[in-house]
Amino acid sequence: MTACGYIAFLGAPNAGKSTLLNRLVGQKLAIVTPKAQTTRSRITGVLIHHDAQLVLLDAPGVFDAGESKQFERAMVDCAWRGVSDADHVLMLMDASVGLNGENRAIIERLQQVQKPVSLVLNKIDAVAKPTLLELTAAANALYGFKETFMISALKGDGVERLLDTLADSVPQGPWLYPEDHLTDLPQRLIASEITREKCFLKLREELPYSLSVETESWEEKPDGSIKINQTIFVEREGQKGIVLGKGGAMLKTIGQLAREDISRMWECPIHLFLFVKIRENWKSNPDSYAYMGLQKPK
Ligand SMILES: Nc1nc2c(ncn2[C@@H]2O[C@H](COP(=O)(O)OP(=O)(O)OP(=O)(O)O)[C@@H](O)[C@H]2O)c(=O)[nH]1
Ligand SMILES: [Mg+2]
Repeated sequence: MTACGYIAFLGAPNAGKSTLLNRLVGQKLAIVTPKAQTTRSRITGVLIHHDAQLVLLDAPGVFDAGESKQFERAMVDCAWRGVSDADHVLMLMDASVGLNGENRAIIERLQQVQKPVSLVLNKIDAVAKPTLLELTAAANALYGFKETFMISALKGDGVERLLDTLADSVPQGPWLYPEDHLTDLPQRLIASEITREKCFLKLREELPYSLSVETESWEEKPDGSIKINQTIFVEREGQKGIVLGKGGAMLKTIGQLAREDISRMWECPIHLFLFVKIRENWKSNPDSYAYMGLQKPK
């Protein structure tokens, strides 16, 4: 008898949702950086555990996006849409952060959710055991979590037990995808996300938060290599200079790192060409983020 179901990840930015997705599917699908608001749209990962096919829905972090910020509100809406679509919700909490305002606000809104929600305390490698027990008690006093898990998505502790429980929690029924199916994401989006990750990692404090990357063309060559053109969009001239770096050195490094990762994923040589362009106020135009699968906020 097979089972199949959707598991949504919900949590504040930086809780480790994407790290957990990658850990569970056993491959890097979602980009991970130390910056908050790294994930901007739904990232689907499919895996099989025992007889169950689990469709994992990684999402942007939930934070107070404010009324005026359309794009940020679209990101937060995307996270709650995952909750509506799921059979079982995992609320990920960075255990080293604990019950701060952001996490309390998520729990508050969860009170209206009529489906199983489990608490996943992540980053236990960075927290003392007594703190974890206190946090478990305090969080469960605020909300009736189905179960509480303590894991390190980074190191893998506790992940096997989590998988066993998830596999048991989804309804019986046929698998939705073929056995080797990994994700619904278009390859163009995966490739542009990889480049965005390198921008986030290399630009660090100088990073323009509004930076985005799009794959403009994808050409498979007769010799088995792939030629990819991507554009890095920033909002202002000064940001263009930051991405380019001195004599174009920064862009070159970003391109090299992205090419290595893309090449490893597709297991073939990649010719990656990066361009930097200015696109003002793209965040206030829903058409410019529709390609990520994000919808205009209500
Ligand atoms: N020490 C430790 N760090 C972790 C763990 N899991 C994730 N991290 C780190 O936490 C940071 C954020 O991880 P992400 O997986 O990008 O977090 P996220 O919840 O997807 O963040 P957003 O996409 O911004 O919402 C990264 O630097 C990770 O390496 C963990 O178990 N232990
Ligand atoms: Mg993420």
